Amino acid sequence: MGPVLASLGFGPFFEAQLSPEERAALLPGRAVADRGRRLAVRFEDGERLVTIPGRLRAAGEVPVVGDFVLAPPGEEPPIARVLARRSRLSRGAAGRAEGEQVLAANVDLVFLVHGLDAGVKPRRLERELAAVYASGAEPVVLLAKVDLADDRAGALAEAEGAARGAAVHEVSGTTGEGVETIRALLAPGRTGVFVGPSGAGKSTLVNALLGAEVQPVTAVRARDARGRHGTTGRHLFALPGGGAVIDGPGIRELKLWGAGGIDEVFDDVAAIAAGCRFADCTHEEEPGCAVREAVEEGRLDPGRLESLKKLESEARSAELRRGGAAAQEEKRRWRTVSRDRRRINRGRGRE
Ligand SMILES: Nc1nc2c(ncn2[C@@H]2O[C@H](COP(=O)(O)OP(=O)(O)OP(=O)(O)O)[C@@H](O)[C@H]2O)c(=O)[nH]1
Ligand SMILES: [Mg+2]
Ligand SMILES: [Zn+2]
Repeated sequence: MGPVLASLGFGPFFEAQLSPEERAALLPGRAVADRGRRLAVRFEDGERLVTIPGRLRAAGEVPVVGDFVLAPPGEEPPIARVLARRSRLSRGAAGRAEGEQVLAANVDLVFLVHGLDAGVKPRRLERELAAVYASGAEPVVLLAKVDLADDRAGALAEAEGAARGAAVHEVSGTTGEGVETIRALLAPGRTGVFVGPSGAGKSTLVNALLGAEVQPVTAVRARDARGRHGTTGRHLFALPGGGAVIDGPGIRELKLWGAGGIDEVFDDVAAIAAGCRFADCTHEEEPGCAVREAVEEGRLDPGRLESLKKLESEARSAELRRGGAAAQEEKRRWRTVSRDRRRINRGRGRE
């Protein structure tokens, strides 16, 4: 294992997945940028483009930025295998498409960026936290553009109220405030990904970490009328002192892909709900509801309860779709198995 990949997080978890044959014939590398049908991969000796074979696409094993992959040496080789992920940040596919969209793989930290020119959005934060807790990574809330805040203390209090124990830092890519705090979290071998709406200041933070204007930064005002992003594709950058960050396009809303994570974000509500008369209380009409009582007495923010209900119902329908996706996958797998079996039987018949 070389120093470059080690600093990019290629450790024993991935190393152990390689068979002796793979070790002899293939090179490990980390996907750093999506190039359509190809992928830019950082190998120990440098960055190269690789192709994504149709076989992997058909099997639903499409690599994303942050994945560790194996490929033979040479010019634009096809990826042989995508290694099992340590974590993955997913959302329900955007727009009309259905299914899971993996935003980034093998990340340790997800930086939830809220630009203080727009203010903290507690409901957005709760949704984002649920997605991060489901990912296997750790959330860190960044209140960016602090130099533009009207009420810093108020914003911090509001964010901490919704963050439920997740770290909250005030930062600015422009003034440099808090950048060293972020850097300290990204020791060699660790990877962070920036998530947040367009214009929140993600790329400006990435540039501050890199100490160079690597990512183009667009003034929010100057963006075209459709309110499009500054950053388009996702990209993983190696930091000068080790560690890595992934920058990507702004995300308007992180649609949940499953219920995992919600309980951790709303542990305060769960603690209150333990006092409801009925164990399966929905906190709507039931008598003896401790949660409604807490709202009436001002101990629980009604917005927070609304948010919990909304996310739960969204997660339920995602789980249903996911069930559908799993069933489809099962069907597809069986078709392949029976085709292989037919082939084997035909082979036998000829003997
Ligand atoms: N005053 C101030 N402006 C900032 C700060 N960070 C970013 N900006 C400005 O905000 C605008 C958007 O910043 P970007 O870094 O491009 O935002 P982004 O989150 O990467 O946006 P997308 O790529 O569209 O998702 C730019 O004009 C930046 O110069 C900050 O800390 N303070
Ligand atoms: Mg950007
Ligand atoms: Zn209740």
